Parts: sequence; C-alpha cells; structure tokens
Amino acid sequence: MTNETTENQINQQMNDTNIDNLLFSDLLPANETGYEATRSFLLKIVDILLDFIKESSDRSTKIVDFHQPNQLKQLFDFTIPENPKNIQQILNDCKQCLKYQVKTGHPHYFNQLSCGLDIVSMAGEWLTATANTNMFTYEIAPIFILMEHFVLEKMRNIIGFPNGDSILAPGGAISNLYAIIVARHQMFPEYKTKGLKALPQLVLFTSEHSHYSTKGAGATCGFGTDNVIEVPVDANGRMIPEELERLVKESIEKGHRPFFVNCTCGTTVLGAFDPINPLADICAKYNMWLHIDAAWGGGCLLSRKHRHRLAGIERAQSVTWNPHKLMGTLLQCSTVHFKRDGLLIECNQMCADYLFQQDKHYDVSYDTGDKVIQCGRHNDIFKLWLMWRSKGDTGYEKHIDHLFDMTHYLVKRLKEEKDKFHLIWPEPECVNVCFWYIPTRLRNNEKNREWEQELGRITPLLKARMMNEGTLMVGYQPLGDKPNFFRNIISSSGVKPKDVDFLISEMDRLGHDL
Ligand code: ABU
Repeated sequence: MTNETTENQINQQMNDTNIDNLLFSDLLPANETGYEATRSFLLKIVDILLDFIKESSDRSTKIVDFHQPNQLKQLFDFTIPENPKNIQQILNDCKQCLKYQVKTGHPHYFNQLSCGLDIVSMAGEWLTATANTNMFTYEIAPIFILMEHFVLEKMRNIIGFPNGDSILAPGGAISNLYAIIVARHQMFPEYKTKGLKALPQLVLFTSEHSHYSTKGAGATCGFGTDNVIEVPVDANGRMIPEELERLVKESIEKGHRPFFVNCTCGTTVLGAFDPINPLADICAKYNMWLHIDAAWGGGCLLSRKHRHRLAGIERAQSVTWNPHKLMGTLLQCSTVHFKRDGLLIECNQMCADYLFQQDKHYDVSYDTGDKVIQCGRHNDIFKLWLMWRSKGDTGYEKHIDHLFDMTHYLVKRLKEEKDKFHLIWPEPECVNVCFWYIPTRLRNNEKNREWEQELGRITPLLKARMMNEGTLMVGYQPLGDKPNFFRNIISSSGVKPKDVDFLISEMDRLGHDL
C-alpha cells in the first residue's frame, strides 16, 4: 500500500465517521481502535483554536464579549453532568468557552504585563500538553530536563552567573519566595530543622513600588509583614539607596537582623528600575542578600540597546526573570537564578525515597524535583526553548527593541495630543506608559489636585466603556497620591503604530463626553 493510498483511506474514513454522537469512550485510549475518531475530534478542536487565533489577530474583531458574572452564569453551562456528554457537546463547550474568553493576543489588548500570542510558543505548549509529563525526574522527562538545564544555563550566562543554579517556578511571586528562603538558608541553615526559634528577627527591604510578593513572602515565611520594610522611592519610582541605608541602620538599632534586599528591575505600575550598584554596595556593607526582581524588566537583558537598565545585575545573589512577560513566552514561564550552585537543593531537599532514589541507573543530579518546594512541576521550558530557537538571539533582540520603539511612539503621540492625555511620568523607563485621559469638559481646567481627583474618577468609567464595547483593554490603578490612572503596556510583538493610533482615537471616542 502506498503512502498516498493510506492517506486517501484515512481521509475517507474521517469523512465517513460522524464523530458528533461519539462519547469519550470511543476515543483513544479507552477504545483501542479509536484512532480515526480521535484524529477527527482533535482536527475539529484545532479548527476551533485556529478560529480563535485568527480572530485574535483580526483588528476588526472585539477583544471581549463582556458579560457580568451573573449573566455569564446564565449563558454558559458550567455544570458537571452525572452522565457523559457526547463529543459534539464537548466541541460546542470548547467553542463557547473561547467565545467568552478575552483575546489576550489581540493587538488592542494593552491590559497586563503579559500580552500577545506567540504562535511558536503556543505550538510548544500544545506539544507540552501532549507529552503530559511531570518535571521532577529525568526518568520521566529526559529531554525536557536537559532542555531546562541548557536554557537556564544560557539565562544565567546572560545575567553573569557562570556557576550558579536555577529553577522554573509557577509565577514571579513564587520565584521571589524561592530567593527569600534560599537566602535564609544560606545565612541560617539551622532553620531547616529547628524552625523560627533558631533565628533572630529577620528583616527584609523592598521599595514601596515593588510587587506585593515580598510582603506576601514575609507573611508566608513567618517573618511577619511588619518586618518587610518598604523603602521610599524617588520621583521616578526608584528605590532611594540613602533611605535604604537609613532603614537598615534603624533596624540594627532595634536589635533586628536585616538580611534581604529586593531590588526591582521593572516595577509593576511605572516600570521603574531600582539602581542596582548602590544597592549592591549597601548589601555588601551590611552583609545582606541582594535579590533582583526582574520578573518584568529581565527581557531587556536580551537587547544591547536596553540592557543598561540592569547594569550591575551580576552583583546580585539571585534574580527572578519571567519570560512570560517582556519575552512573550506563553503563560506561564517564570525563572529564578542563583549565583551559588548547591544552595537550592540544600535548602529544599527532602529526599523522598519514592521519587529520588540515589541508586538509579543515571546521573541523579538531573532529578531536579528535590530542589523545589512543590512536588509536581509543570513543563514550562519547551515553549520558551522552541520560541527562542525560532527567533534566535537576534530575533529576540529585535522583539524587545520593537516593544520599546512602539512605546516611544505612544509617548510621542500622547505628547502630541496633550489636550486629551496627561502623561504622569513623561519619560517611561520600560514599556509601561501611565497617563490620564482628559474628557472635553476638563480640557481647559487648572491642573490642580481637584482636577486630578476628577480624572481619577473618570478612569474606571472609561475602562467600563472599553470593556462593554469590547474594542480596547488598558489597565488602571491608583499609586501613592495619584488617583486612578491608566497604565498601558506594550508587550505584544503584534502591536504596530496603527494600533497605537487606534488606542488614542478609541479612548477619545469612548471617553470625550465623560
Ligand atoms: N505579576 C504582576 C502582573 C501584573 C500585571 O500583569 O499587571
């Protein structure tokens, strides 16, 4: 039988098979002869996914078909039935689900730090799901464990940690938590067996604009949130080194032990970069661990033009860097890197006999599962590896440079339309652009506190209009003494100058009469 005949027969069988009334039990693996039905089902699923992908790139389609939770509960059947639903229903469920999902890959979606839908990375995620393995031992994930080894080593080399160790974690907050527990382990290894009573009162420092995860880790680790000290920032949102040193001294005077400084490279709202070198000097002087939370800004390391924002990063003891943010890898993909090898495993190892037998027939140092606090670990490496292969280092550099070029274009356009938009930080350091939209009635008013408060009241109203219309999504929040303002993020490689122009005109169309 030729290949061509085989192919024709398969196509014929597929056409003959009306899979719609089939049940899950007609598919592989329950039905050993169910390959054709399985293939037909999955091809239909792929068609549904392709429709979503097509719409996500189609500027004339909406980003979201928004409904309030109570409406959505009526529109979508969330129930788990007693008896099986047939395959047609399962296909409908998939279609319906995507109908109500926000298209985060749409070029008019500027809402989160993670925007866009990289097709190669997505293909990687599909493959990962099909391989469906757990990342705790080489035994069951040999190719992916080695891939982690190579990619994480490359990332450490980019950071400037030639001999360290790294791990992928479920999100930046957990990566930061890893840095804190490893820092504690290095300074107080007896904590592992004796618990908190073995420790002095440990104090952590992080900027008042940093991500809440450091505070969260303070609560989780038993230091107490009162012992996570927020260090004041300058007018650009960067930690003030002199303030850090003052607070460290204060804490020593109280008899506490300052031990950890979190330096943010890319704050969540403003995208500010704390100054690494002066903070590293203070950490060296007071024997504190320097962690860099570059979950957001880490992607700049891939660009010769933008890397300078993280100058001095190699002086840190640990770095969080999330490829699912600026690098556009599919969610989720978060990495944490340590300068010193061996600490991660020393800190977390529990030697579970049923997984990490030491007498296996291969090099058990590749069983990475005992380095982490979780047991089961998702494969987050393949989608990053595949995406990086498809772009190469040069393609990634262009990707990062493009995001910054689009951001500069947005800032330029907002400055041109200064009667309608007020830039709060006119020279953004990252791809975060923070501004108020000014409706017609407030355009000639004096720019005082009352005016700001009114713009702050308008911001959520305009956001609601965007969501109800479904044409645009931009996030907002208050910060310090600034009432609600928009924070626009360009982290999708699909954004073009025409999308920036659309953002400006659409906000004005939706908001001019507020
Ligand atoms: N982990 C911070 C993400 C926040 C954001 O996307 O806006």
